[in-house]
Amino acid sequence: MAKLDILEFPDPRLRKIGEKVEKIDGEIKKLIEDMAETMYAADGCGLAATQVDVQKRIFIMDFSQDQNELEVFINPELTPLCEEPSEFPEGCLSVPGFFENLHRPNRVLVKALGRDGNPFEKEYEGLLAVCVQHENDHLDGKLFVDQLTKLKRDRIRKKLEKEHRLTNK
Ligand code: GNR
Ligand code: NI
Repeated sequence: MAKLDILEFPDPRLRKIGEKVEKIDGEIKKLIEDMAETMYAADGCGLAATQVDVQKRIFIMDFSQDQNELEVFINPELTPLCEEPSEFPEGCLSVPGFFENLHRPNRVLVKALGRDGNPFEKEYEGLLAVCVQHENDHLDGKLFVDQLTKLKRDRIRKKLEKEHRLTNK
């Protein structure tokens, strides 16, 4: 396994659109292992392939205490089930140190392929529903900061750009 580098806003590679996975081969399985190691090392509860510079429609999540309930989503399709908005402070490993409240549907149905390639359907609610939507947005090149005011987004961008200069990222 290998820990991968996580791209950070405003890196333009975070804007690339993921391509559908045609075949779950050894390369995809290795990518999923590496993404899991990367997510756990960063203490995140989700990670999209886009964040590690791979343009494929794959994301993973793990909301367990012990980091032992990995969920894998390949070629996911989301259907919002409940238009009543829910509010959770949202963060992103690609926008480290910033948390903001967004409005998103509180319940969502996900259809995807699991790591074995078998299709499944599952409903998510609350913070998990937020996370699924957050990860799926990454596959379309979208970030949570896109939903903030330009003023807030520019402030975050400037702070991160300064940090990147200091750390040579
Ligand atoms: O680790 C993460 N936590 C989180 C908290 C609230 C809403 C969304 C998230 S996803 C984030 C990891 C990440 O950046 N995934 O893309
Ligand atoms: Ni994110």
